[in-house]
Amino acid sequence: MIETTRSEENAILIGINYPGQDEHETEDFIDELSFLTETAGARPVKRFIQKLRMPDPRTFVGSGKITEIARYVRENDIDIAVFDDELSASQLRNIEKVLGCRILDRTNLILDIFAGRARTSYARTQVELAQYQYLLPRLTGMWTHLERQRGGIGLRGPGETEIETDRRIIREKIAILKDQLKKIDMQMATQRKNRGKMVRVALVGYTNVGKSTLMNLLSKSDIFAENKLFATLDTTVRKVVIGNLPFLLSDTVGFIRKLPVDLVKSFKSTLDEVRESDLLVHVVDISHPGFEEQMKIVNETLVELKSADKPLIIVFNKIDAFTYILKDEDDLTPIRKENYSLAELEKSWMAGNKHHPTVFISAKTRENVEELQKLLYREVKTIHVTRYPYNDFLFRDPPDLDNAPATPGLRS
Ligand SMILES: Nc1nc2c(ncn2[C@@H]2O[C@H](COP(=O)(O)OP(=O)(O)OP(=O)(O)O)[C@@H](O)[C@H]2O)c(=O)[nH]1
Ligand SMILES: [Mg+2]
Repeated sequence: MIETTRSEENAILIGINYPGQDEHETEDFIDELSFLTETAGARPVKRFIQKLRMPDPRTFVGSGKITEIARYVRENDIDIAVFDDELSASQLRNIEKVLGCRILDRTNLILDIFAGRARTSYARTQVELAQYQYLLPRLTGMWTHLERQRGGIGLRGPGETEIETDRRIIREKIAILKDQLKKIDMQMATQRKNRGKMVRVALVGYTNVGKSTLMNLLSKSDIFAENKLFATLDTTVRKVVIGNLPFLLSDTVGFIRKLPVDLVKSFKSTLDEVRESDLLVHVVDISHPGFEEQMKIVNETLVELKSADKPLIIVFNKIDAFTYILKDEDDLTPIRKENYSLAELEKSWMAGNKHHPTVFISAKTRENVEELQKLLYREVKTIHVTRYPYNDFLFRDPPDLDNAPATPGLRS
């Protein structure tokens, strides 16, 4: 495949530090926005953060700040301004007028990445639907974009009638796409039913934590894994056999803070895989400074998907990349999160969390992967046994897994 290379565009990042949010946290959020921007193919060159109680309804940040940003844009050859929250149509319009460069909000940025990543026609349809739904209420602010698509010169907006026509076209498009998705959803549901009664395990987690890498490792398959956000958009399901116990493992789209609602909705079938699974494996990147916040987002998303009460294994991945700052003995400032060693983190986690089996692994160096396999074996077997109390021929304990505790009711 030939990819056209375009020279990288310069981007600035704009976010708000809300009350009750410490500055480290806001920095982490902007770091993520920066990573998203890079993933989309632009070069983040500067960030602007303003302390505000809530976004300014006119220009997101205050008028003084937006003037300061406008000066920077003029003087530094900036192509794109990226905002960390979703902007309304009028905010988009106002800001575009002041800054005179392209404006992207977080939602639009994520949609753009998704559009670039969608490989199957199913994923493409999902993303296209979400894009049109995003576009519809913002049409007046986005005329330049549409003009360009139609091949117009793009420096003047269409008249109101044209916007009305655009609206009608987009509404029709949305209806058609929804229809297509409904059909695909039905096909996928049938496919899932036809997979039989095997125990279904789903990998879930924040984006870029190593789900696909782990899937590859456990199923010896070859799924696209990359150090970019949202490398995976389509769900992949593989049959995995541990010992002599087969089960289905699925790898799916990663979660992220403020995932656009329409996008979540249009990914219904993809997320049904999570909803209908018997066991979840929550993969966490423990080398990421914001891993606790990421876990929170994943847990909230699971609640939204009504999947929070499923059996769950927690896998802290990337222990090879874990770093911490050792404090000097005479440093009397309070110990912060980043001063904990891996062993200390592990100990305090294990002490505080008794409900979910947990392992600390590296999918890269394969450290403790065998331990994860044993844990998976044990949990899958527990589910299998409750489902088929009279059927044990599949999984007499293989010799290498005899550490897995015997399950009551299992004859061997
Ligand atoms: N250092 C280190 N890197 C890892 C480990 N596991 C995965 N990675 C890297 O982390 C990056 C993301 O891995 P993926 O497997 O694509 O992550 P994912 O969770 O599937 O990401 P999305 O599909 O984007 O949501 C890749 O560059 C991997 O090589 C690990 O144990 N240690
Ligand atoms: Mg992936």
